[in-house]
Amino acid sequence: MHMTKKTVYLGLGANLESPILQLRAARRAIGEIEGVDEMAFSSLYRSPPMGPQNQPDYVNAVMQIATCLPALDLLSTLQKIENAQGRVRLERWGARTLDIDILLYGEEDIDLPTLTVPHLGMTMRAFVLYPLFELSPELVINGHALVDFVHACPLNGLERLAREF
Ligand code: A4P
Ligand code: MG
Repeated sequence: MHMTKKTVYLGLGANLESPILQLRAARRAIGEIEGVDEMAFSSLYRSPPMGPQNQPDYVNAVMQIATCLPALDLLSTLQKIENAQGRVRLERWGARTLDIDILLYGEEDIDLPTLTVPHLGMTMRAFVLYPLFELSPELVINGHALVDFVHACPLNGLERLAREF
């Protein structure tokens, strides 16, 4: 049977319980999903919290995968990984052991109650744009070049960490 593989970009973020270890474990778990192949993984970036300030700094990264999974199947599998790594949902934009967002799913626009792609807000978040640009500087999002979003987005305290993966 013919299976079309999509190129998908995932945004990973953590700010509790050893964030770097959380991202490393998430990378391994995502790579082990049936029907998912890792293509690339960005540097790690540290940034102050967006949203409530009474929480630790975040560590973020972007992972590029190729997958034959439908978007909603991928989402529910990623949520199981979040939950397995101790994610508790208390307040919006609150601290978390692991957050995995589907940033881009091929070239598709998805507008479902549980899934919006391209991910809302990604074009204004330094902690998404800079690691994404590191992997695929030629990308176009919502009809605009990624490089233009990057140039328009202040770093807001984002810093790239020395290679630790
Ligand atoms: N959902 C809709 N679209 C998507 C998508 N493209 N990918 C739905 C993943 N999920 C998507 O998400 C709530 C619901 O969004 C899901 O059930 C899914 O059906 P959630 O992860 O449970 O809640 P959340 O993450 O607290 O809310 P939200 O609005 O997604 O927050 P964000 O945008 O993820 O922001 N500061 C720094 N420096 N770095 C960060 O990574 N992250 C956040 C969370 C806040 N501040 C941050 C960072
Ligand atoms: Mg989220």
